[in-house]
Amino acid sequence: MLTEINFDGIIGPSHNYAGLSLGNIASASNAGAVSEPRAAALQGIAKMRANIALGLPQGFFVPLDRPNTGWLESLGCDLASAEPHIRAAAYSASAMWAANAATVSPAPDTADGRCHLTVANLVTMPHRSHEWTGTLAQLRLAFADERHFAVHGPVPAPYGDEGAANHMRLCDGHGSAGVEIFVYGKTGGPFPARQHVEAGKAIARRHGLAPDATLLIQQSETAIAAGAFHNDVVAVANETVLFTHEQAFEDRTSAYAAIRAAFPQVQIVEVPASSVSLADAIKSYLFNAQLVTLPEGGHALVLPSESQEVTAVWQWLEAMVAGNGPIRRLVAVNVRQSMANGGGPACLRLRVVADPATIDPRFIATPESLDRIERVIAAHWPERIAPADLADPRFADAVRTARAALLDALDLGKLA
Ligand code: SUG
Repeated sequence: MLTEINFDGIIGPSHNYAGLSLGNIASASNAGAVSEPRAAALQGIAKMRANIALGLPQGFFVPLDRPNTGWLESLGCDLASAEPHIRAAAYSASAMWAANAATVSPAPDTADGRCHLTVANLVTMPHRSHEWTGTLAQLRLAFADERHFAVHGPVPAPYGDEGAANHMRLCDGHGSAGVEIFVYGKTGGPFPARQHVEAGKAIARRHGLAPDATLLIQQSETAIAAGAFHNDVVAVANETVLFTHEQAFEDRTSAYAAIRAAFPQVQIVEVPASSVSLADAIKSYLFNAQLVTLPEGGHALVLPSESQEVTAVWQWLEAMVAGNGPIRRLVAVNVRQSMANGGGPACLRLRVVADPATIDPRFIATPESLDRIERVIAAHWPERIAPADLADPRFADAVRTARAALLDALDLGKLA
């Protein structure tokens, strides 16, 4: 049976704060801070367990091989000679944000009836531009069954593609055909617009989407300039519900009209700027939530605990769930280590609609496999990383050993 499975990126042993993402306010404000990779990864596991406790199927992806010495070599340097910002880019654990791994079109939406995945090229940010090779290898392993899946390479540069973070799907149920929305940016004022309109068009063609069930909508320049470097920082959709900030789209009236024309059943839950400013939305990350359908029915928002700390936001959310709307429950999770780099609960997961039996079982989370992962993290993940640690050659060995222990525990040595 087709069901939605959230695949979370396990937070890698080199998780650090290097301030690499222009336009991502949290990344810039925590540049140079000391990170806690062990705590970070354990927070991620606890979030997966919380979702399993809600009755939701869960999968995971493993961290990529870091530092990426092949990438450094292609730049004509090595770990010792690289400038600090290049060294940090080679070490980045940014593949944890699985919402940027790929764009996924479930089987009911596609011409050949298979689930299509296009790995994101992430060309805008240097530290993310070298993720796709490792991610593609993993997608090809997890979704190897070609009767059910088609895994595509990246859209070519210069058309920036950041994957599911800029993609929303509306449908009556995950197993029925849906409307896919590709949100692109043109400009972000002082900040880059990372998603190019041509990337969305190319993915829709490759995935064989029906033109009348495909929308291209421009993200608002004001939102990007305020720090919404991905659409999922200001909007999220699940089944018939679109939960969005009033200023998410450049032309809100035509965006809603196009969505309603393509999918008349849509329930748009809009948060007005007069109640929650863009600045508060970005600080609290209330939209970077997993909007999920609970097995007992109704929608829940799995959101970062930071949302509770911004009074205007929490008040609005409490009033929303007390009302008669489709979102009835709030579940706060602690992913503070990831949040400090601009990654909330929704960033950490990639949604795939599929029959779990068609996926490589090594990527499916169970309480037992999470126990195993937790033990490896507790034994091998560094407790702290300060910026200077990245210059120590012994540190590279510690990071590689930690990942190798995880691959070994999960029987995924093939990805080494
Ligand atoms: O691309 N942060 C990531 C956060 C990605 C969040 N994903 C979604 N919104 N779906 C980014 O900006 C920070 C890395 C650093 O500064 O070291 C970083 O890459």
